[in-house]
Amino acid sequence: MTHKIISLDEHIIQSQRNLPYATGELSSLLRDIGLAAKIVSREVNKAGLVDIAGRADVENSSGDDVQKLDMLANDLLISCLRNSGECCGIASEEEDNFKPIKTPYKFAKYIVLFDPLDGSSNIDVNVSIGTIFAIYRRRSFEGECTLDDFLQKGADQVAAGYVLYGSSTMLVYTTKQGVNGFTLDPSIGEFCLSHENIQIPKTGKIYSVNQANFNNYPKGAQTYIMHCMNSGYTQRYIGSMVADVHRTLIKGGIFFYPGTTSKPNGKLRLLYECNPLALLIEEAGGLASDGKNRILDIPATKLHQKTPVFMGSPDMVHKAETLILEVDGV
Ligand code: AHM
Ligand code: MG
Repeated sequence: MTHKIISLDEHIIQSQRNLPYATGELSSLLRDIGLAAKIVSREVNKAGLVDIAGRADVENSSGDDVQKLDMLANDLLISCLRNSGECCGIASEEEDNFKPIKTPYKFAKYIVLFDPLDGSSNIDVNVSIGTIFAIYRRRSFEGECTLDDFLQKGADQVAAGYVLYGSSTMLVYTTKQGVNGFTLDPSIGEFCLSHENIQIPKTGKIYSVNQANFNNYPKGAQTYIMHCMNSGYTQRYIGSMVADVHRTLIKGGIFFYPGTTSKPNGKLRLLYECNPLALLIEEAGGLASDGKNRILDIPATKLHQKTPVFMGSPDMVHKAETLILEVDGV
């Protein structure tokens, strides 16, 4: 028996038909991100062959400038989005100047935020890494987009997703009509629907945290880690948020990165990392919290804002919140 193969592009177009008044602009933007993901995937897969995974300021053996893989991914995504015609502004975790990039299409409806290649410590060692993206409708009505268009709360995202460059390359996205996952078939160069309507298990047995920071976590997070250890759970931590969250989405469990003594808001970025992944987790039936509040309701005040995060199976996140409230108070 043969199954009908549904490509990412086909799926995006089909989903668009379910949205009243859809004009096709969001679909086109998502397809452009899918294209950029294929190019980044190709570059990630050959990173060990050509020496592009090294330092950004060295030359390779042929004397060409060597571009670091995360910068290459950043440039590729910016160029695909700039040319797409569907977005007026872009913000990237890799751009340090705290200013969004404006595209020539200043009347376009959408803005995109992304982390081009997350899991920087894993890039050079052939361990899974990922791209994370969030799409919002701009809220200014005229002229060029402004910083304010980017500082929306996560609940206002119209679409979000990630690409995981792992043992295979997967793209998982939501337009708030459920979560679907696509695996790249390299032989035909297409993302094919492989994980339809992903639902996160209500509970799980895996907790994912950098336990080496234990002594620097607040008492509430420490208490939750003790609870996980005493419950016979397994600990898994890749150190690539996309890979850790992907496993959590599929198998159930909890991923968390609490604040630490020296970094009370933790390490992970609200706009590029936590909000898009929180939307996917919630759309799949999970929860995402900073320990006390819903991630998607946190007001955004700056582009590179950080937040503690606890996301995953609803029962586990709920338990973490309960213990944090008991131990740390409000
Ligand atoms: P990056 O944006 O520099 O790649 O950092 C984000 C990554 C996440 O993917 C991962 O969850 C976390 O940093 C790991 O941090 P740590 O090594 O402190 O556990
Ligand atoms: Mg990152």
